[in-house]
Amino acid sequence: MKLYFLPGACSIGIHALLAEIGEPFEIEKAARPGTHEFESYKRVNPKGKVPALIRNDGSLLTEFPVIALYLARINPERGLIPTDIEGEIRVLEMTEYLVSTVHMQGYTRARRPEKFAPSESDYAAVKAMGLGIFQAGLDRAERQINGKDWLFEQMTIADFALFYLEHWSVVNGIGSLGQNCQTHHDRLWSKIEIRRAIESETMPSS
Ligand SMILES: N[C@@H](CCC(=O)N[C@@H](CS)C(=O)NCC(=O)O)C(=O)O
Repeated sequence: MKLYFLPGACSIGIHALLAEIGEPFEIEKAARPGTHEFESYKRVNPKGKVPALIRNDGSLLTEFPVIALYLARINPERGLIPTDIEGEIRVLEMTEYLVSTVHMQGYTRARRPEKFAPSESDYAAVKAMGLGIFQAGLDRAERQINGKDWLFEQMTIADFALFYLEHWSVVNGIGSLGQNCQTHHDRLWSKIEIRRAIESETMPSS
């Protein structure tokens, strides 16, 4: 199994999940658009995005929520996705919201307004709109944790989607974490396997 990542990108959520699961995996740095290497990365993942997972049978899997669900399903002993239908759909509902809305509609607007508006004069308004969506997501997660250790009764894949958003907030100073989210972030960040995995992304060998 091999994870394609970009340092510090949303792929850190899948990287952390793989580290938590603890089965052997490889990582390889993907390439950004506009670089010479991007064309060869697109031969691996035609979408040109991360995370991308090459499974043991050589097939490609993309899209954060789907990769996370796959990893949870092939490691059922870790209990990262509930086995009852109500539990499962609620975890998927949260994971989907965090990735599709809070990240893609919120954080991306706040960081990359040019993707949403052709005119520079609109960037400030787009950023503000993105920040509002991002912060609303963090606030929703804050209320849902409500003194628990995790978003749900036990650790699930949704916690790894929240983790990368919290990490972006901490590292890039975008939005602000309430006490529940800060503690949730630190609970995952304090796991040595997870911290090592994320830190390895910026080491020269990766
Ligand atoms: N829908 C995809 C989105 C992934 C995505 O947008 N990844 C970003 C990194 S956070 C990326 O690959 N950006 C590279 C680029 O667009 O240049 C998913 O859920 O995995």
